[in-house]
Amino acid sequence: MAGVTELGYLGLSVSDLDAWQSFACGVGGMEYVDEGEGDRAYLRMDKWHHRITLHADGGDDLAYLGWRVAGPVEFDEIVEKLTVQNIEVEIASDEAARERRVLGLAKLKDPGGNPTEIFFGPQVDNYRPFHPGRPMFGRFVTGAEGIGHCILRQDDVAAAVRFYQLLGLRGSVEYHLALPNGEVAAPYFMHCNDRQHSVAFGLGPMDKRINHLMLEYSELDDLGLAHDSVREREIDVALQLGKHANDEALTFYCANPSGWLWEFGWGAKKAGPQQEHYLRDLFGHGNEAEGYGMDIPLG
Ligand code: MBD
Ligand code: FE
Repeated sequence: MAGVTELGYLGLSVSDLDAWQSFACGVGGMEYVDEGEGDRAYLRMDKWHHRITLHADGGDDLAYLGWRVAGPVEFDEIVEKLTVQNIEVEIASDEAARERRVLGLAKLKDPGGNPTEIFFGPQVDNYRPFHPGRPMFGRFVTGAEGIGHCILRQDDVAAAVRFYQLLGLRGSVEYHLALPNGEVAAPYFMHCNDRQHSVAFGLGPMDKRINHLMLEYSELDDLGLAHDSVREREIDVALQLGKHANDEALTFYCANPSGWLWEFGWGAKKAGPQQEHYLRDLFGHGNEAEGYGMDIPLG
């Protein structure tokens, strides 16, 4: 049965495009594309037309997530599967699909209320080499693994699990984290390709729809450049450099110009065939700047 193949793109609602250009390109290494539309700009990470659309409407939160399916047959199948489950799915107009630079588009909401899109046929500008916004030693790990992963707000974790299973993702709780108040946090991680997780949730209440977006570099030295640049600019770091237990990625988390987190990473292992769970990370990930929803004891 058809399932999604990757977390393909994100739309972000932002208030300060200039600050976002400086952060995403100057710190992160993304390519900034302004097509003169006035209310938006694009971030490129590979040969796709874009992986992120920045909508300058002041929301400073996730606007939508785009999950890719292989083609038109799989698109019809998944829309049918969702509809049978009484999930409201709107097939977008050709114009709306063109706006996203895809061939086919459907819009719905996940159980947390996060605007969700299913698409196929992204515009890939393979005539135009990716041109990083700052020198890069390597590239972003995308391809079949998609853009990266994110942690989303879900008030009903069981409902979220059922929804993402319907989309074709698999996973489970992967940590039991003892909180200072005596409770145990049990975050849930799900995957749909080799990326160890494409979406996660269940870390407690959140102010915004999204806690973080994780992006992965192919070269360790690019993570080092991003880290130097974040420290140089005195950007808030919520979790210091450390290595996760589940995907074994070396990562750190810093604030983006909309006040939520980007997790820059390197060296993630691929999703395995069987689930495991952990009590803590391998090393590091010490808590630093508070108030970003990552004040959890991972290290
Ligand atoms: C992750 O990417 C993450 O964000 C957390 C909180 C735990 C394990 C892997
Ligand atoms: Fe993460």
